[in-house]
Amino acid sequence: MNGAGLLVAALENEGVKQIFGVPGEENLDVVEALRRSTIRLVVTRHEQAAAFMAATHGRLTGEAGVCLSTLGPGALNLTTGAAYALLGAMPMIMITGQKGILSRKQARFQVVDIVSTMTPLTKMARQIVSPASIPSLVREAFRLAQQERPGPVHLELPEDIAHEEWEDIPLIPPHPIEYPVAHPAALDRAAELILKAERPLVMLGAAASRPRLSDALSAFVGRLQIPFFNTQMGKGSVSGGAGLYMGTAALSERDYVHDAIDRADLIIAIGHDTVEKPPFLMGPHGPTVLHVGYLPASVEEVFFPHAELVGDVGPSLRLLADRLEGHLANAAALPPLREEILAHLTDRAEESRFPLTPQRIVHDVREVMPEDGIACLDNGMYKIWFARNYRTRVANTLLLDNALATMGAGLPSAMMAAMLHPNRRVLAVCGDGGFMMNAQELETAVRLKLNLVVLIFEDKAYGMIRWKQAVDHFPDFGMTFDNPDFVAFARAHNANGRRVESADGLAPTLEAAFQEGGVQLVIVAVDYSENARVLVDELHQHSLGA
Ligand SMILES: Cc1ncc(C[n+]2csc(CCOP(=O)(O)OP(=O)(O)O)c2C)c(N)n1
Ligand SMILES: [Mg+2]
Repeated sequence: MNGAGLLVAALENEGVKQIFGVPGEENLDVVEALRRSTIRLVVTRHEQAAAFMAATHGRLTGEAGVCLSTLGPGALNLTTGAAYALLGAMPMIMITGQKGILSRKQARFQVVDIVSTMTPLTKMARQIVSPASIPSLVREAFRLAQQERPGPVHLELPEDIAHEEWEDIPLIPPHPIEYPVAHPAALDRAAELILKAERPLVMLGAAASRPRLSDALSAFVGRLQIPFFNTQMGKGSVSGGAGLYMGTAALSERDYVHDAIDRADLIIAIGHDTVEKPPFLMGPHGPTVLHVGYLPASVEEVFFPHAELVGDVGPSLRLLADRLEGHLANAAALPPLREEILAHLTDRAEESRFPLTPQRIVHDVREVMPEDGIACLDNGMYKIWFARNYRTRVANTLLLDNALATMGAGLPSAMMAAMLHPNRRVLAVCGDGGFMMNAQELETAVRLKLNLVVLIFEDKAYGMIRWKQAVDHFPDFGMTFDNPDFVAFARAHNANGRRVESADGLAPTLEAAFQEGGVQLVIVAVDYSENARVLVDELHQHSLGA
């Protein structure tokens, strides 16, 4: 077997079912080994999309997704995806080609030091220098990528090593790992803090959305009945806690949810990852913060917990709940604020203005999406509206990126969700700017016969930056553009496209698109004057009054 064969056998050994990417000539031995394997090669139209898809596979399953590229230019196209997985804590393996390392028949043509490029963007970046090291390196790559805190790993396979024949080497079987549970002393201390608190509040952060955690987290919230709010990436990590949900901290301060946060005397921050835009700002005064996480909290200017419960989060929370259940006198202190906070979020949700308000769009999307439907957001102004206003009741049903917050990931992440969950409704939500950053993948989605609706917010602008420009009192400059005819664009890709023509037209158009199946674009014009009216003026008034 050659090096490429060994690599592919090692990937099969890890349970890999598909690899996303764009091969180059340096990968041809790997491509040939894939052809003979059980692994499906899914060719994308840009490596960045392949990396976003692989990362989303890791995010949704806990098992590393795999992407492949050639050397130099192809490998460089993976870098944004690497950063997306690194900041977002998504397990991913990137395999890139390279010219031969034993002799250099093409001098330095296309040669870039990709291992060095990837080093700050990954948990590990290695060049494979001999087929002999492949089984152990691949096992180590998956171990590292999948273990807390998860992230990307890069392996570079030079073409001569890929081609080199080697004796069969035994593969290393993966085994399950249970993490250590929090120390009893830490559990006692945490329990004491919570019992003492007069107004406790749970915060669910990004790591709360790890796929393996949702049952334990829902049980914890259900047993203790402490109200909770979440960060953007912690959204939807609890099922069935609807009556205790106090809101989503999409902004760092002054939002309605901060009425509860500012009154809390203890915040039990479960799985908070400071890659996220801060959900609240810690200062010299303010609540005690208890960090519950797989790993200790990093210390930041705006986040420096006073106590920690570190260990496997699910079992640790069960032990914590054992110490607290039935003894919590003050769990119900903050929920009376809930109705008022949530009422603000339904404001204007049914208004019939056209172009539509963001609130109305979020409302209508929710109507059309079943509880287990998955909405995958790109990055733009609408993300704040979805984070604040879209209610989730099933774990990992609103995928947004509040870590790298890159444009262009909405469509590829939705494609991955649609591949993993062919029987659920999947919606990509994109701005007209972000959609065009990976619009070429419409062809991939159609070729893969995915059922997927892409909702495009059309304002003919980089709306979010235009909004910030206005908020900071700069003149309106440099943020607008024209769009292609998106309906024709969809049809040119053998997808379908529909434009929403009236305020009442969005929900039925989305419904029709889902009913028809296949890849569907739905284009809706948005009225972003609400950005300043609500997110600046109204919240400013609110903070003065509060
Ligand atoms: C790759 C990348 N480039 C630039 C930015 C900065 N940025 C954040 S939001 C935004 C505008 C997004 O425009 P659009 O997708 O049309 O969404 P809108 O805000 O208009 O709804 C920009 C340029 C980014 N986050 N990612
Ligand atoms: Mg836009």
